[in-house]
Amino acid sequence: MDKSKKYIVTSALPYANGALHLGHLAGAYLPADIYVRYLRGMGCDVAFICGSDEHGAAITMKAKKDGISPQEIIDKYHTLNKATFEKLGISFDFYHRTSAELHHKTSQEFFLKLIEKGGELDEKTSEQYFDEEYQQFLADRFIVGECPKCANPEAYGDQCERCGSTLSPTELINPKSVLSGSTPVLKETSHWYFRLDKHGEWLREWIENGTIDGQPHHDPNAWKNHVVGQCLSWLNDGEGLQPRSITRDLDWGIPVPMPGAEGKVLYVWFDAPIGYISSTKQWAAENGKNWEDYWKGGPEKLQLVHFIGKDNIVFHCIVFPSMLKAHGEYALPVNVPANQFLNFEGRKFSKSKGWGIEQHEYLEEFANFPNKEDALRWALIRNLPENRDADFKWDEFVDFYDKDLADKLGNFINRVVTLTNSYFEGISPASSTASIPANVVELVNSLTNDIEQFNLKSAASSLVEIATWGNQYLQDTAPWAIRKTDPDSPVIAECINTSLQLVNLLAVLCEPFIPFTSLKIRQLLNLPKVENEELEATIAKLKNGEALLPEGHKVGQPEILFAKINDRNDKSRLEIIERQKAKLAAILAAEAAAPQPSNNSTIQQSFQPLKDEIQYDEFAKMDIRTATITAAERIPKADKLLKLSVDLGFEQRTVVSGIAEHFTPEEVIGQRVLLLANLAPRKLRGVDSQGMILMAENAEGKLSFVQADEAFGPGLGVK
Ligand code: B3M
Ligand code: ZN
Repeated sequence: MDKSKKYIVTSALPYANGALHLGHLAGAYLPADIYVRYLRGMGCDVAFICGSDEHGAAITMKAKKDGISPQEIIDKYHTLNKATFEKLGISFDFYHRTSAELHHKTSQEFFLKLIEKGGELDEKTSEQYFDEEYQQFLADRFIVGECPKCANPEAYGDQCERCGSTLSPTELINPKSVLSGSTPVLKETSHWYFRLDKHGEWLREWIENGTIDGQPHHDPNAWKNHVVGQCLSWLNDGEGLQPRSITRDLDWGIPVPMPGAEGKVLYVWFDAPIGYISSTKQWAAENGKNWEDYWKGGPEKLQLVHFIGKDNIVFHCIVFPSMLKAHGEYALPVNVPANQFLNFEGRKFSKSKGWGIEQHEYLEEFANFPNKEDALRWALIRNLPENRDADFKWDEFVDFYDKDLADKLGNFINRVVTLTNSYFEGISPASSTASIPANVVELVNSLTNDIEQFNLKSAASSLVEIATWGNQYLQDTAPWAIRKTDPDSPVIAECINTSLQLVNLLAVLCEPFIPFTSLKIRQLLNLPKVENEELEATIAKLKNGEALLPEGHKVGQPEILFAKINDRNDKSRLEIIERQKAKLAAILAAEAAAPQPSNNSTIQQSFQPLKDEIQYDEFAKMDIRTATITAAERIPKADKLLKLSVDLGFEQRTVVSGIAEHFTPEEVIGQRVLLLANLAPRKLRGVDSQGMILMAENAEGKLSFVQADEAFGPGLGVK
């Protein structure tokens, strides 16, 4: 973080053809908001830019499906998405839309600049599918047919959603027009191609070394591994980067500003990222700023950061940077901290199956849930898909709320404000010895370092640790006990003064993560909301050992910040959660009752997110062996457990295994298995269990043994 620079932070422009779900929020919007709020707190000059992506065939298709015009679609979802972001505290400086005239003009100028440069855009004629009934060329998405790779009969002209292959329309077997249902014909048309193939060399240097022509641009190690990995796999692709067509025959979009190009528009992925620039222009015009300060200049002057989901990496790390470089006047991103995907209760979000919850639905269904905005923000922050896919679970939502927000943060603040009121009439007592201890300062340091490195999950843990420390400090000092024996002890004033400072510190530190709570804490302290630059000032005070709340300051009355969800006397909050879980249970029940499709490959398997990365030596510690079950019996009064005798070739083991609900003893005798043989023995129901049998588990919780080939006898190592 460098205050002398301008920051331009963008979040992916969502398509205005639908509402956004929690996965979108966790991927590109909430992390950006935390980062931007942090920068503002540190006194940086930052523009946080977003808007609706309102072009592209997906919008016209949705309009056709709903029987309304594209304009009606984009108006509806632009309004909904913008309002929902606002309600959730996503603090964009500007939320523009790509249908705006200023954006059309900016995109056309960009295109013309590339023409003028020469060598960046080529016009080429090719044959493309044409619907004779509709007298219209067909965008890739408007052609369906059989996938040549997996025989899915409903593959699109650009992609098969079943096997994930990237396709071109002419590869489809038996193609049909989505518009008329008829077989399209090939017809000549001309388009402009961006010469991405000319950009491979500098891109490689830029991504691998963080330099451009040998000059430092950014720290390549600050980029996430999975982002760099995806970029390099594109650059290393044997075919190299190819020219990409950037115009389409379509009647919805930005007209190509060339003579003879009637009926052609710019491809949506050409104009959408330019939306970051036009949105900045509009913001600047309305706020007395100079937009060029935020876009023109090198990394020594300005820092461009794109927050996106991993499906947009290639556009933001390869294609758009190449467009910017070709244009010549604009800055390139210094980081693209893309996130992986968030799943929902073990599956992908699916609108058609009703699996998941959209942001605006959440706000409606949690209307009576106190702190609903921060409750959601917090549950997502604690489980962000920063480096691997993550899974949202309602039970974890409850845990994060009850354990972190209610038990730790809220409890500490409530105790401090209550004690201040009962011991000192709400006034922070004078104390020459009160101070924030070094270990808390250390935690603040890790928190800020983590945010700067986009480790937001870890930053949030530091926040919780500070509250945990506060509770422990109160508990250990126990001013209520001291008061009984020595009511005038200076330790009481020291403890309350220090604790009040901590509460104020927490209010400031919370702001990027849970801004609604930050405001409430400040109200309890009788202070106005946290201002820009206040984080910076607070950290400076911490370093100088200055008080974070002056002696003699009068705080407000105590108030419960977070009433626990799991509360025996008040089930109202839990009921809201239970309703969500019941909806999912109903979907699962309906699925179980419905006949399964016969074609195996259409069954959607759901996957657990990957566990945290480990080092090879951690894996190598495990001694996994081939083995055979030679005897099995039930364990009395334990429905789930079987007691197994396992032959390891060189010795017999007894293993207690939780498989009794899946297999009878008879079924498993003779079964070849893999055994984790050096797991510390454990007593289960009075039986010493010496190892663990490895099993695979499917989405329904069914178990399957994992085994080596029959020719492989017992006792062999597995590596
Ligand atoms: N609208 C795609 C998406 O929402 C696209 C992002 C544009 S960012 C310039 O995934
Ligand atoms: Zn396929």
